[in-house]
Amino acid sequence: MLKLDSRDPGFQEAWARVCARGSDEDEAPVREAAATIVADVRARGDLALLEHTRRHDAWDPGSAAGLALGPADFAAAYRGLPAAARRALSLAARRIADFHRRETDARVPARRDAAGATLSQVVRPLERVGLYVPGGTARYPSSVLMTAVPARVAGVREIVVTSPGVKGSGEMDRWTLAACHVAGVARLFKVGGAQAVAALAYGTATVPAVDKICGPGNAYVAAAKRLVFGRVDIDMIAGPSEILVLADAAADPAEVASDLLAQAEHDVRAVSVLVTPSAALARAALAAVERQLADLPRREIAGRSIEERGAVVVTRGLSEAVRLADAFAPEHLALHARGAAGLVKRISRAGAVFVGSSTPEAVGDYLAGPSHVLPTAGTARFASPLSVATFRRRMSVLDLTPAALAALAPSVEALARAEGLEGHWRAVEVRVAKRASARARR
Ligand code: HSO
Ligand code: ZN
Repeated sequence: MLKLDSRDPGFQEAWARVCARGSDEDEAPVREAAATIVADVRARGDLALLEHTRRHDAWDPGSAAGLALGPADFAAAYRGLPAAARRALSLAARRIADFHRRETDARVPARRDAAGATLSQVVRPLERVGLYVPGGTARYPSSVLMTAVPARVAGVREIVVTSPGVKGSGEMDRWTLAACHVAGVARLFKVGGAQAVAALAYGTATVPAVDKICGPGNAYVAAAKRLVFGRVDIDMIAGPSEILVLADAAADPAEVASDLLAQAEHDVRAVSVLVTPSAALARAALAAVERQLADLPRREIAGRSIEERGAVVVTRGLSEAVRLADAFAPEHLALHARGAAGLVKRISRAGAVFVGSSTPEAVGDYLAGPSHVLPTAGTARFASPLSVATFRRRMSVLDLTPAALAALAPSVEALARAEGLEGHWRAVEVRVAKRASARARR
C-alpha cells in the first residue's frame, strides 16, 4: 500500500500516478486479442461463439441452443430461492425502479416561435439492449437489477443479458437467473468476454443484434466495447471498481477500513484510497484493514488489491483532502467526516457520493436505489451513472407553417448557395413558388 503525505517533496508526482490508476499499463495485447475474437464472431456467428466458449470457458454447449435461457428458466430459479432471498431481490428491484422513475427527461418542449416554426424534441426508448453481466471470481445478480431495471423503466422493448457460464460446467448461478425474472429480462445467453460483446453488436443466428451494450466487464469486454462502438452504442468503458474514502479525525477506523476492503475484495485490480488530514486516523485505519483482512473470505484478492493498488494520503487539512478527492474523480466517494452532507457542494467529480457513516457503499451496491454502474478510472470528469437516460434517445421534431417557410426561405437560399448546394435551395423554392402561385390564384 502506498503511503503519501501531501507535505512530501515528491507528492505531486506520486499522487498523479495514483490518479492514473494503472492507465500506463500496456493494453495492446488485450486489444489485439479482443479484435481477433470480435472479427471471428462477426464472420462465423454461432460457430465462433461455441468455439470460444469451449476454449475460454471450458465447457461445451453442444449447440447454440445450449447457450440460451429464457423466462421459464428465470421463473424456475426464482421459485427455487428461499423466501428471504426472493424478498431481497424484489425489494432491491422496487427501490431501484422507484429511484429511476423519478428521473425526468431532459428535452425541449414544443413551442411555436415567432416565424411560425413549431420545434421540439420527443423522447423514445431504445428498442433492444444487451446487458453484460460479469462472471469470473464473483457472481453479480445485483448487476442484472442495476442495469435491467433502469432499462425497463426507460421502456426498452427487449432486454437481453449475456453472462459467462461457470468455468468448466457452463452452469448459471440461480441468483442471476432469478434477478432476470424480477427485472423482466427476455433472454440470457451464457456467453462472456469479447465474444459476447461481438455477438450483441453484430447478431448471430441465436443472439439478436442490439442497439446498445451496457454493463461492466473485464478488460476484454471493455476492449470489445470500444471496437463495436459506432455499430452500436455503449454505455461507458468500465475499469476496475474503486473507492475513495475521505475521513477526518472523528471517523471510525473500523468503518473506514470496512469500506476500503469491500471495494478491494471485488478484484485484485480494484483501487481503494483513503484521504485524511489525520495521521492518527490513517494509522488506525491501516491497522484495522490488517485486522479485518485476517478473516475475510476473499482476503487473497482484497489483500493483493490493497497491497498493490491501495493508497493512503495524509493532507494538510480537510480542504486539501476534498480537493484531492475531487481531482481523483472516484467511482465511489465515501464521506466519513463531520458535516459530511455539507461537503457534497464542494464535490463535483464522483460517480456516487456516500454521505456519512450510516451510508456504506455496500448498500448502494445492492438496493439503495441509484444504479451501481458508475463511471470509473477518473471518467466521472465527463460521464454519469447508468440511468434511464442511458436507454433513451431524443428525436427532434420540426413543423413549419407555409408562412414560416416563406419567411425563412431567403436566408436558406443564401446559405445553400454559399455551400454550393443548389438542390437544397430548389427543395425550398419549389414549395415557396407553389404556395405563392396558389395565393395569386385565390
Ligand atoms: N461495487 C461494485 C458493484 C457491486 N458490488 C456489485 C457488489 N456487487 C461496482 O460498483
Ligand atoms: Zn461492490
